Amino acid sequence: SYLAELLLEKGYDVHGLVRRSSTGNNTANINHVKDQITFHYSDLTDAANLESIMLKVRPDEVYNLGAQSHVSVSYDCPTYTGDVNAIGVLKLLEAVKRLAKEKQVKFYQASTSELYGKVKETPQTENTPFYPRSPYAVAKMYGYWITVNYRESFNLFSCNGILFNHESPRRGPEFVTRKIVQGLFNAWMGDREPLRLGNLDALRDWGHAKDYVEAMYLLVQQDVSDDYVISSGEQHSVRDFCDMVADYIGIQIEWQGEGLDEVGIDMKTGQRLIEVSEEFYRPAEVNTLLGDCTKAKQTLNWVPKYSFKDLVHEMCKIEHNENYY
Ligand code: F7E
Repeated sequence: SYLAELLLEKGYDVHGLVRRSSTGNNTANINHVKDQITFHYSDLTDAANLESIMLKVRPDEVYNLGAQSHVSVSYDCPTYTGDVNAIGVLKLLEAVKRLAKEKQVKFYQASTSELYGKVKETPQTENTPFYPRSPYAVAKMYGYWITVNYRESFNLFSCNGILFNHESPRRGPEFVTRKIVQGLFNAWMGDREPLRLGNLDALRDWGHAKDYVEAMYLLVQQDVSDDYVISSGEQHSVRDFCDMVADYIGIQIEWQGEGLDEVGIDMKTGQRLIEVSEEFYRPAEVNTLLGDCTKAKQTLNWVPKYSFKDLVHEMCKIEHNENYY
């Protein structure tokens, strides 16, 4: 939705692909710009449909942000995740290649810091070897390399943004940042049920999605296609994120115990705010991610505007307003 907004602001004619749903479409994040976008029923698993839309719309730029994007869910739906996140990219690239015979078309692939998985070095750069740790990341690895391969084999303009975690108030509540914001606001509003989380020690490099769509756009505006790390360059744990949200609300959390027995207690009232549940642990965890985006800053002149604190505070502010009014 942030990318659609950015492109509309720049005067683009924006087209989007929609998967059909029997209960109506999930358009909450784009309702305010929906009338300015042309939608096409589609699915990344449907090659014929992708080619026909490509030849009908004849876009100048194609941004592939479509994916089964939840790492945990990729263990439940590994084949579907592979079909969409790996072979879906190939199908889209085939359609782009077909159109490229007739006109210039640029392709952007949303690659991910999950490719680094069990990290080989810190911080991670464009040259750090990959070690994916989930069906999601393994499928995304295919998407990354097929994008490189079509550039090198067919001279297509096809680039990868290796994006570290990007969050915002629009983030789905099944991802940890939004889950924490929602959970702690619910506690503040009187909910006595503790928020149940998985690995509190996981370290992530969290940036704001609004900054990251600027980087995607800049990648596509280059003369030569290439791959870039997009990150904040700062690392925080899941526990830090909880503390930052609590601080905004005006609660102080005291952490007690370790591992599965760890709990977060409201220092003032003694209420148990957070507890750890094995249910949210991953079969193979990515313990630490930290990006080095020097190349993007130097080559693209990309300048992120949000600090970690700005990001958390914006998420809290919007959550607060929605609860309050
Ligand atoms: O987990 C830990 C969890 O689900 C972050 C996607 O956009 O970014 C995202 O993937 C960390 C992990 O995001 C809970 O174990 C603890 O270590 O918010 P997440 P993610 O897996 O990093 C990358 C760049 C993508 O490409 C993905 O598409 O937080 N964690 N407790 C938890 N995570 C969740 N979801 N829920 C918990 O209760």
